[in-house]
Amino acid sequence: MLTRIDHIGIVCFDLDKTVEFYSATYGFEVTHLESNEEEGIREAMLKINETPDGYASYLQLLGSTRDDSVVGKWLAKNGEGVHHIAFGTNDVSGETVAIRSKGVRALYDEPRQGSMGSRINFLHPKDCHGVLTELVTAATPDSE
Ligand code: MC0
Repeated sequence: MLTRIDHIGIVCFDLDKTVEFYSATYGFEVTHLESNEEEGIREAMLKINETPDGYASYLQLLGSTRDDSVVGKWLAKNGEGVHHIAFGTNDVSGETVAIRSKGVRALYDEPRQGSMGSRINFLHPKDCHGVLTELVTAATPDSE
């Protein structure tokens, strides 16, 4: 079962300036910073609210650390803005199998490491009406 919006991924040219915008304009606070070399990203997680399933929803601001990363290529082609939406589940593997059986392509055979120790998979945007969709099992309830 998918139980929350885990995060909305927003790519940006300048991570620090974008964090400053979201903090100064809306008052959201950064609760986690991380670099992911495999993905070629730096990211800041800003917690929006805790969710009834015991976890939380975030904005995920993503900057690129190299031009050939997914985010780097996206920025070059589309500029900054909303990149993906992520749904939270207790069972990313089971959800991936169930959704795949409905004819939606999952990008990875097995879940990979995501932010804050989560396990993740992605669904192809062409199978999801133009929305790159991520499935997330968080490491611990409301982890920061
Ligand atoms: C590509 N397309 C998208 C899209 N990315 N549509 C909506 N939203 C997106 N984000 C569309 C393009 O417009 C294009 O459509 C078609 O898909 C193929 O795109 P492409 O530019 O040729 O790119 P590909 O095929 O090389 O890669 C697309 C793909 C890739 C979805 C497979 O972005 C990918 O592997 N994404 C998963 C990993 C990821 O997003 N990592 C960054 C966040 P047309 O009509 O022009 O053919 S990592 C993260 O967020 C983690 C760490 C976390 O949350 O914990």
